[in-house]
Amino acid sequence: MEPPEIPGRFTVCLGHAIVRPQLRTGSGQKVPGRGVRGGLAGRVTGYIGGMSAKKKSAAKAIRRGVTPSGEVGEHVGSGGELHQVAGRAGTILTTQQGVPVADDQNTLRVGDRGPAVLEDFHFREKIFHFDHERIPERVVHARGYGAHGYFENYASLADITRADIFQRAGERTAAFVRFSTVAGSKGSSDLARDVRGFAVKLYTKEGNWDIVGNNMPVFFIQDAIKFPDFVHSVKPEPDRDFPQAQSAHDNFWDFVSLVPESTHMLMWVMSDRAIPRSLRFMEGFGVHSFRFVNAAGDSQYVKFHWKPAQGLQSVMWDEAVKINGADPDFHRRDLWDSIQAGAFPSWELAVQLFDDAFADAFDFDILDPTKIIPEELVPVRPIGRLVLDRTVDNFFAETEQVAFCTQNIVPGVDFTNDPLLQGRNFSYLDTQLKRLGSPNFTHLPINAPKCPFATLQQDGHMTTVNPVGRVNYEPNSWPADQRGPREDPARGFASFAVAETGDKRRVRPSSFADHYSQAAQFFHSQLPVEQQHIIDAFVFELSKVERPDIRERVVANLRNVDEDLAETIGARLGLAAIPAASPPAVTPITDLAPSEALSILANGPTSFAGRKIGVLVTDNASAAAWNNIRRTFTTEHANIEVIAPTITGVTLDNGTLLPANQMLGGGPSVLYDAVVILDSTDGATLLSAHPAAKDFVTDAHAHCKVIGYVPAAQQLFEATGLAPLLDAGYIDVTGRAGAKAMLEACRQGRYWDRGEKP
Ligand code: HDE
Repeated sequence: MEPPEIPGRFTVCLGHAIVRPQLRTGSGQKVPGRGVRGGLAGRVTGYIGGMSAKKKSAAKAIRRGVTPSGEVGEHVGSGGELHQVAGRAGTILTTQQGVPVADDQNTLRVGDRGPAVLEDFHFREKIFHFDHERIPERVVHARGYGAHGYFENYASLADITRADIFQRAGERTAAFVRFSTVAGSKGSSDLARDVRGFAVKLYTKEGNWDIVGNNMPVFFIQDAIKFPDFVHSVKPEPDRDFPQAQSAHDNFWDFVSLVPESTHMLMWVMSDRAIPRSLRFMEGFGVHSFRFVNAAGDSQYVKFHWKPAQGLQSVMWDEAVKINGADPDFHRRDLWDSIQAGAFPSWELAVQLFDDAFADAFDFDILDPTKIIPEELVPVRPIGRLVLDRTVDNFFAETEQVAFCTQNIVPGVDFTNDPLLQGRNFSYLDTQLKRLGSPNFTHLPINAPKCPFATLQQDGHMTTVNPVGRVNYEPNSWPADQRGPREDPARGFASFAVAETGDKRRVRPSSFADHYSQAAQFFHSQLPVEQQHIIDAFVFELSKVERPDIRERVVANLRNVDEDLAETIGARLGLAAIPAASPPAVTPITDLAPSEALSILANGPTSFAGRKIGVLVTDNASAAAWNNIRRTFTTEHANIEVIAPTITGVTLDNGTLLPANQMLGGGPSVLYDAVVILDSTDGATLLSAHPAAKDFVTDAHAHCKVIGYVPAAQQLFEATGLAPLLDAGYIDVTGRAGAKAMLEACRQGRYWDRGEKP
């Protein structure tokens, strides 16, 4: 395509002429001493004179918008502004109507310094569209990050469900996943202590199926009617609009202390599950009991689990706080980077299947979303895997506009009467209308099914389909090729026939009344270090609560979970006396068997693949040691980042340049799973006087990380007071054996034996 003519008069300055516009007032008076920053474009004419013939011809070509080679050209306008021009091969900027744009740097004005004119359709369209770029953020789960992938079915489940996606072994179904935090706004930090949303859209051949789950298998409340109250309590307080993305404030703890059904979920949220190391290292849960229904109409209950192939891993609270400062996008960056690098995260979809007989015999109500079914009681059966292998092309079009709805289910899957699920089925469709502005949000590519579909719904804001023909209703008597779609009793969705009886009234079932037993089971299933973190989290959060009576009420509730837990928290809060236990609605069961599946550390990664090691280097560091570390950790499929005094990098002792990924101070050790101090003797002097280097190593020590080092690092250890504290988590990586030993230690995760205080 020919480049558009560039109309109008403009001048060219090939980079060496400084044109200082003479500014004038509106009435044409010269403005003494004001430069370009005065904001008025000057009356300036060109500067081409004085150039060589060659430069002049180049300038002419560029004036046409084309470099001599026909590529994108550039010129500077009379106000000194840069114009980049499409040229013969480049894409031409147009308006939304497709009209080529000649000048995107200047509005249309009467006279160079005159008023703007209303007929400037390009300016008006551009600003109009910009003014409307934002749509309402999600009222909860506003901050999220999505990726594409596929679900691969392991074997036919035809005997259990007629869901098409599960009929054929090895079949792949396109998927989109959006992970999120719940409480924070769209711009909040990734490492907030919070539940993570784990919403999966499966584009099956019989319609879209959304499993809109979380990374925790229970929830705060039992009835959807309490959701607005719960969310109001955790969001910033309405008069002051803070704190952002935090539950550590009076309103949240006031609400949950008065709603003891939240206790089980509180244990999860105070655990390290609420501060995952990465979205790749967390489980997902459908939370509610659902139904599978097979072709014969037989049904079983099902609970959905997503088990990460990467294993489970979390950070420590002090790390989370520091990561939020160092890299508020830590989780989204990690997902983006790993998919871009071809290290595709995957999860197994696993199901717990059970029938009415189990449901009747179980200690708790399977409709109660504050309860789990321990994996020891009903085994978790893997039925397929989800692989995320493609980042989005555009965050807004896909991640922001994706609309999950719990009511999006497919034949072969059905709801239960879980009162939270029933309420959610109303809420999600409703919220999409507010957020996306039209009932036609289903037309958006990210939301549209990938299977054939045909409805008789029509019109509305932003209709993007253009239906032909005159039939928009049924039944009708038009000929077969015009009559449109019809229902299909055999293939269509049919609800599982459940007989329902009872009086219509507002009542909470008494089978939901046990609020403490499973909270205790969760606490007792944790390893000591995990229990310690739960205690620390309660103490931290409650220390931010201003009203003593709220703190005391929480401790009173916790006495029903575990006396030692309540006493320790009470003592660390400085309570004069431990309050009496709050009266439970029913006597808690105290002998529920601990479940190993509930511990993060018992289910950690078995390799260091996909995790990150940070190597702090200085000039003259050992090239041999560096190469050992690089080789060893690359073979493990770990990510290696180099942190150096300057971002350019360092020159190693063999003269090679090692480029840096981070400048010292820009890459604190909280961003890494393990670190290495690889300095030279000169470098040791520099590091031991450098505050960021000292923080790097003292934080790594405090966070129980494996620390590789070379002998020169001793100086830094001495400068930080760590020298007498070196333990088995410190590994000399001077030789190849050292690098291997370090990898072995890294595979075990953190060096917990160190204890958490330096
Ligand atoms: Fe949600 N929830 N929720 N929720 N939820 C929303 O829908 C709601 C609940 C979950 O990445 C909203 O599109 C009610 C449990 C995820 O786009 C809204 C109740 C679980 C996401 C809504 C719950 C979830 C949402 C806000 C109590 C785990 C993010 C924006 C009855 C099983 C989806 C939106 C995404 C989002 C309502 C409780 C998971 C307002 C009324 C329990 C992962 O419709």
